[in-house]
Amino acid sequence: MLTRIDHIGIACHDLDATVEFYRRTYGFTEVHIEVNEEQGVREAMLKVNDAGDGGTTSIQLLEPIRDDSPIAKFLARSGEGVHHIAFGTDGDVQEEADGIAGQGVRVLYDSPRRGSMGSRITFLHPKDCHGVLTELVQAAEAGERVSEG
Ligand code: MC0
Repeated sequence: MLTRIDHIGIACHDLDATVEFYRRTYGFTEVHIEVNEEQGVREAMLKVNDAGDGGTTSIQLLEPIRDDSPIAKFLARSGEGVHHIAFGTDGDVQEEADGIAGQGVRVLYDSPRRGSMGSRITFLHPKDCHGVLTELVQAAEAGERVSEG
């Protein structure tokens, strides 16, 4: 089951300046920053709240580190703004994806890839989701979670 909004992904040009905006304006204090080479991004997760399923809900800020990053392409076309939403599951993300694929929605990865803080992630094609790029997330087990950056 999908049990939480895991995060909302926002594309930005300057990660540090955008993190500072979110800290100053909204008072978020728990910030984790990491680079995901495979996805071509430097990202910040700003925790908004704990979710009832043991996971968390965050704002994710995404800055491209390469011109061929999906985020670079998005910024060039649309400018800064909401890039995707991510639903979290307390179960197996591949099982969630298989169930959704069975309804005719394109799943972008054959098997889950590495997401923020050691999570397992996959994406659903925005054209099959009413224009919304949608991510599915299985958080890392507590002991495997990457520590705060
Ligand atoms: C593209 N489209 C979008 C969109 N990106 N629609 C809504 N939201 C978005 N973010 C639309 C375009 O406007 C276009 O529509 C059509 O989809 C094809 O776009 P394209 O860019 O020409 O095509 P692709 O295939 O090059 O790229 C789109 C696709 C790609 C979604 C498949 O961006 C992708 O594989 N994304 C998944 C990975 C990702 O986004 N990684 C970055 C976040 P028209 O009408 O013009 O045809 S990494 C992350 O988030 C990780 C680290 C984490 O959470 O832990």
